[in-house]
Amino acid sequence: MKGSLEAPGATIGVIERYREHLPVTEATPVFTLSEGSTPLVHSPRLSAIVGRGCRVYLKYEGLNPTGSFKDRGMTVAVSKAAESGAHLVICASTGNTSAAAAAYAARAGIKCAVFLPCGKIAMGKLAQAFVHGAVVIAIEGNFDQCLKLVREMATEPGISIVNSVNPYRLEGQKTAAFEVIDALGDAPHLHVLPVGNAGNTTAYWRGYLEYHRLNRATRLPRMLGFEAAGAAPIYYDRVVEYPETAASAIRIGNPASWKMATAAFRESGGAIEIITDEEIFAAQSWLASKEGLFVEPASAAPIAGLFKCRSQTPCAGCPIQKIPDDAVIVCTLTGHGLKDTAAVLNERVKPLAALPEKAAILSILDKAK
Ligand code: AN7
Repeated sequence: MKGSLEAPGATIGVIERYREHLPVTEATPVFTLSEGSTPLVHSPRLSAIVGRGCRVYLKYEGLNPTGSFKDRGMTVAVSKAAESGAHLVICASTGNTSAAAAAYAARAGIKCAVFLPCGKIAMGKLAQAFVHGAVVIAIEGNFDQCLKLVREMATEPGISIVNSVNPYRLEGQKTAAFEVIDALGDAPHLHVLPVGNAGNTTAYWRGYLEYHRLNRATRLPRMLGFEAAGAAPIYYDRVVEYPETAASAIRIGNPASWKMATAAFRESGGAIEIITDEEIFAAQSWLASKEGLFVEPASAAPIAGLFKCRSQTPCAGCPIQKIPDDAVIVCTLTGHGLKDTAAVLNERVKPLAALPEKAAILSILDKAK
């Protein structure tokens, strides 16, 4: 079966947009949902908070078809799986990878099975896996155990792993760095993002390096990553056996791309830092209420990170201290807030009950902050 891009007028996805930079050939069937080409939103308030004339932009990856950056890698991974004749794609996931795998597998007409840590997936993501027709398997264990299992399964013929241990995933995801450079005309001075499996860090760095080599950018950004404090193997340089964070997307104790991401932080003159759940939720709420962007908790980590780095005495080697005045900073907002509404709807958040009477409403509005 052919992919959908043959139709004139359809918005092109990342494979067609960046075909020459990707491991696809004429023989690769392209399965796309018109992913990528996400907005780079300027944030005046974050720019003011960082100060020194810096401009902060937000790469709003929540606007991809399944609501996260995972679609960029998944279009390539599933297209290549189809090319190789796979009859089943599988992945372990904290939620977003499984949503993307399920959607692209549906598109390609390939069976999909997802392995999820039992009870630790945001409901929106679980709904996506089901609605796209994946076989959903809840494992009594955390993400790292799910990934180990998936790796064992891949020795079976006809099965393709679409986790980021599949090199095609990172190839697709590097297109986000291309888009940033294409939009800004150059690379930013600093790129900030959340870190779970560290695949996205690795992919952005690769994308920046490739475009730099092709003279599409005059500089390379410093890469600054944030892990959740309770799930911070790279920061502490040791496997975390029982990772804990309410930012379920990055509840990972043994990242698949650990070594490559460490190299990216080091080579770029960047750093890996940690952020508490409290700081993550404060940043999520701030971004939604001050800038109008609703992201899932994990995606607020870079924003929390910018706040933290501005408010505390700078730690030794903080990349934010090293960027010039008037620098350009890009933060990746990895996933949409609608994925995980439970994260924001608690007992303190409820509508004000009112009778359908104008006077009653005016009085309520008067009292509301
Ligand atoms: C919203 O879906 O690992 O450091 O299985 O969903 O590239 O892993 C998700 C990761 C950040 C971390 N933000 O990115 C999965 C999964 C969101 C995410 C990350 C994830 P990586």
